[in-house]
Amino acid sequence: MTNTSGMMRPRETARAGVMTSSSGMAKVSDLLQCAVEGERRALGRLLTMIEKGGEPADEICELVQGRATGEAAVIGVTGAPGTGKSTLLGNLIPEMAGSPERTEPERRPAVLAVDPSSPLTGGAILGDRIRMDAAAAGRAFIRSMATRGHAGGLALAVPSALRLFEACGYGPLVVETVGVGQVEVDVTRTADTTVVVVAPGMGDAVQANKSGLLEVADVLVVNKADRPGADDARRDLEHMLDLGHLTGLTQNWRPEIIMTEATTATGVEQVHRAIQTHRDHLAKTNQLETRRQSRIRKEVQDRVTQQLQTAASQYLSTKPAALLEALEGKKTPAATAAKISKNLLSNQPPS
Ligand SMILES: Nc1nc2c(ncn2[C@@H]2O[C@H](COP(=O)(O)OP(=O)(O)OP(=O)(O)O)[C@@H](O)[C@H]2O)c(=O)[nH]1
Ligand SMILES: [Mg+2]
Repeated sequence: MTNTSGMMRPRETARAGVMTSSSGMAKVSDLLQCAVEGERRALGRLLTMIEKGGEPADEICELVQGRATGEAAVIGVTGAPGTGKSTLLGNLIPEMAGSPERTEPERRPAVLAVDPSSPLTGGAILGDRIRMDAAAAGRAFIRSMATRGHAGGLALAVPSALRLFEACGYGPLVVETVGVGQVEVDVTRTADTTVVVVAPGMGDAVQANKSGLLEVADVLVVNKADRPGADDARRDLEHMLDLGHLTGLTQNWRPEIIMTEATTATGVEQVHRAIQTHRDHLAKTNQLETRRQSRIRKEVQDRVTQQLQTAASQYLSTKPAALLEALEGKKTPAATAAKISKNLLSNQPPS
C-alpha cells in the first residue's frame, strides 16, 4: 500500500467489484460504508467525486452529516511555492500519528495538499512529494486536490473533503496550500492552527508579509535553515512581530518562530509541539468552538455565493428585458444590475 493509495490490498479489489452496480456507477452510500470501514480506495473515489462537485458531492455531504463531529483538529500549512511545506509534512505527519513506543495515543492524520497548478502536473505529483516512513504512512492518508482553475470549487471542496476524512476516523486534518491567491489563504485562515513556512530567498519573511500570510500565522517556520540567509529571515520575522505587523486571528498570541531543516527532520518535533501549544491555548481561551463555527459560516457563505452566481449567469443567459436596456444604453449597468438582483432575490424569498 502506498501512502498516496496507488495500490490496493486484495480485500479492496474484491469489495470494489461489489461496489460497482450494473450501470457501472458505484453507489455513494456503499462507497462511504467501505471508506468508513477503512478502505482507502473507496475514500479516494469519494474524494474524486467531491473534487468534481455537483450532485454526487452534495450527496456525500448529506450522508457524512452526523458522522463527522467537526471536532478533529484542522491545521493549515501554507507558504510560498517551494519553501518546503511537503517535505516538512513528510516528517510532521509521523509525529502527529504518534507511536506506541512514545506512549502517545495513535492518531490517523490526513493531509489534503491543494495543488494550484493541476492542469500541468495533474495534481498527483504534489501529493507524491510528501514522503514518510512506512508505519506512519499506513495510518495517514495523503491526497492532492486539484483546483483546475475553479477557485470557487476549491473553497467548497476542501471543507467537504475534511468532513469526509473525519467521518472515516481521520484526525488531525492537515491542509497544505501554496500561499498565493486569496482562496488559498482563506482556506488556511479558517484552520484551528495555521503554520506559515518561509525560506531564505524567494519565499522569505518580507514576501510572506506582503502576501498577507503572516497575518494568519499561529506558528512560524523558517525552513531551509541550512541555507544562507535563514538567520536574516528569522530576524525579519521577529522584527515584524515586534512592530505588531502581525495581527493574527488569535488574541494575545505571539507566534513562535521555529528554525527547521525539513530534509533532515531537524526542528520538526518543535513544530509539532508548537502546534499542540497553540491548540491548548485555543482550548483554554474557549476559541475552538469559535473557529469551528467560523469554518461552517465561511462554507455556508461560499455556497450561497456560488448559488447566487449560478443563478445570475442563468438569468442573464435568457437575455431578460432589463439586460437589453443596458445593452441599448438606456440604463446604466449599475441600475440594470440592481434591478436584476432584486428580481432574482424576490423569486427566492428567505425561508
Ligand atoms: N536545503 C534544503 N532544501 C529543502 C529543505 N526542505 C525542503 N527542501 C527542498 O526544497 C524543494 C521544495 O520542497 P517541497 O517540500 O516540495 O516544497 P513545497 O513548499 O511543498 O513546494 P510547493 O508545494 O510546490 O509549494 C525540494 O527540492 C526539497 O528537497 C531544507 O530544509 N533544506
Ligand atoms: Mg508541496
